[in-house]
Amino acid sequence: MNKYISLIGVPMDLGQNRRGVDMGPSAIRYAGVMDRLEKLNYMIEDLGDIDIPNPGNRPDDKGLKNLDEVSEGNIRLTKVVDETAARGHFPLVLGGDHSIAIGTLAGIAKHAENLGVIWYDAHGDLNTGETSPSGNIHGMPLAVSLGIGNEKLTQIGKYAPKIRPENIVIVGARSLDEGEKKLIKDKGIKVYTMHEVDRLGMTQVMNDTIEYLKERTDQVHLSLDLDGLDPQDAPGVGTPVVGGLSFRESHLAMEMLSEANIITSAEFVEVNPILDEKNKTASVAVDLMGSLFGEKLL
Ligand code: 4U7
Ligand code: MN
Ligand code: MN
Ligand code: MN
Repeated sequence: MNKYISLIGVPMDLGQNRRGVDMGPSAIRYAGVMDRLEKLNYMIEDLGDIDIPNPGNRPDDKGLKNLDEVSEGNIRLTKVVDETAARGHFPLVLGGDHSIAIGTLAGIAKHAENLGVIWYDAHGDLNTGETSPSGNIHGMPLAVSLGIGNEKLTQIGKYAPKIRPENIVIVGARSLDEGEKKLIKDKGIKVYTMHEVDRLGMTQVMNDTIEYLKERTDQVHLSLDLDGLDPQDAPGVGTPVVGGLSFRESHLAMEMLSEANIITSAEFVEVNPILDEKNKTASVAVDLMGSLFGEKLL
């Protein structure tokens, strides 16, 4: 694993409706991310927070809420992630709502020949302005990264697409909209829904995921939405869905990724301290980062 980690906070809350997720980066820092990773002998720098524009008060742009502001925030994030990767550091991005994956992927993808993505999430985040039931951009970043959606988002970084559909693995899905299901089928995106996790167990799901990505990609980005976990273990999220991955399954998944040594960038998103119970969700995020970066129980 890369010994140099750069933390990048993204206090973005314009990709969805509930206030508070902009405080996610602070909550994760407060839960001790720096100490935790320093103990594992990483050289870690905190680049602070990306400046996110204030919401405009124009009517929605073609059904996409806060389109210009989400776009501008992601352009700024792209630049910082790009510079971080160019310096040979591991970008560890702290959200903020999941719309920030647009900028993270725009910044990182050009540093790989063939980037893989693990999308750990209750949702597919494969909507467009046409298929979205909400108009919230945090439900669209994976589609955008495939080059599908509004140009103010897909053209960030001045290239598209950022990733190939066959290089994506979604883990933990249990709330997919009709348009998303169609896109998954049309594009052949690999998905382990909760059904497969229950049938196969997390060990096989992660073994298969790792093998699949090793075969076809040269770098792998982990995009971990805390709502992939069950709301009992991660209550501080804006769009909770019952029947999710447990803390233990998630912990195991991170340990297996650490052993496989395939992850080259990561983001932990959707932590909302206002909806949380005593910073539990931010603490879970930091626990999972500990495992991802090689912490052992014994
Ligand atoms: B998250 C939703 F309709 N699919 O598009 C939508 F169910 O980043 C939810 O995964 C999106 O938290 C959730 O609004 C986005 C909805
Ligand atoms: Mn989600
Ligand atoms: Mn998400
Ligand atoms: Mn959410």
